[in-house]
Amino acid sequence: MAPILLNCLGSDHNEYIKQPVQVKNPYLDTMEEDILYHFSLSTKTHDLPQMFGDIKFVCVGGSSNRMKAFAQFIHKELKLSGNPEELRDICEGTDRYCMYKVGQVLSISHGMGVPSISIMLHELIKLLHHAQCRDVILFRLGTSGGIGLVPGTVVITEKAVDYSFKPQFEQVVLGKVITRSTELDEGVANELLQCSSELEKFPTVIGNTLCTDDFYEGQGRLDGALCSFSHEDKLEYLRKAHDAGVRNIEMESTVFAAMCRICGLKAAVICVALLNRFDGDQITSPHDVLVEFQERPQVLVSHFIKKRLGLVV
Ligand code: R2B
Ligand code: URA
Repeated sequence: MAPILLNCLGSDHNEYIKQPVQVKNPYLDTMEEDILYHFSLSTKTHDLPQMFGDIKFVCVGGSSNRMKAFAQFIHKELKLSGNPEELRDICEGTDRYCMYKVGQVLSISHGMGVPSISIMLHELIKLLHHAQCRDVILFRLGTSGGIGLVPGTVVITEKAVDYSFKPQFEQVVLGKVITRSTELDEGVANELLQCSSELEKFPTVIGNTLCTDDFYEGQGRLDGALCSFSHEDKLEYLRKAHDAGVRNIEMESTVFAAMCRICGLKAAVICVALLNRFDGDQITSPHDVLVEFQERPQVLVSHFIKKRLGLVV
């Protein structure tokens, strides 16, 4: 038997799959203290293993209100003790992100766009590493624009792709471009699709997700303050995206997928499509419809978590 396999096997079968969170930075070991500035947490002033060591599921999403609502929702779903209305924001010392811990679930906001989620992910991955968490799955629960989908359809991302529909994320480091792969966990995606068919509550598909650096021109919208292309150009780009398997557009999936992958974290992206971009650019659905749409990824991930915890069969 190969030595690597022997190293993985323990007396407990679960030992076999226990995956630590890996940071890929040798300098971290040399630091006496690590200040997670945007979370208002530090390795010196907080006992991170005691506070977070049991975390198994991390759910992230753009809006702080939505991630608070998710924390309260999952609290009820998991039938935990205490009042969900009284959950404390662990990051209350900063207004950059919010963070709620509900049993083994962490719910965090990440703001809009790659730079905002990227800062959050650096500190989250270090947090999980310092806390010695194992076997953690990360989910991004979000909104998106659908391509050829009925509004309200939930898209589970197969591959997060860039503007040229390639599954990669380009990061400028010291003036040079580093390209990182954006593959997500196929098993988790399929398990989520299975959860959706069990729930029978809303349409769900697996497809590629286009990640852009802008909501307006960057997503081919004709309704921004600037527009440098025609209606026909827009439709041609959306058609090309559709031909490349893209089913929705949002603004964080590539860096999310790339960073999780490098650090040995299983990850999935689940976004509801608020509109069909072939039909228009403005989000015209009434507020109550949009609120219900945004609950769909939460309902799906909650079912997944409950199944994993053995709370539903
Ligand atoms: C989806 O929705 C936001 C823009 O409205 C952005 O954060 C995203 O990815
Ligand atoms: N979020 C996006 O990034 N694009 C949309 O069209 C809708 C939500």
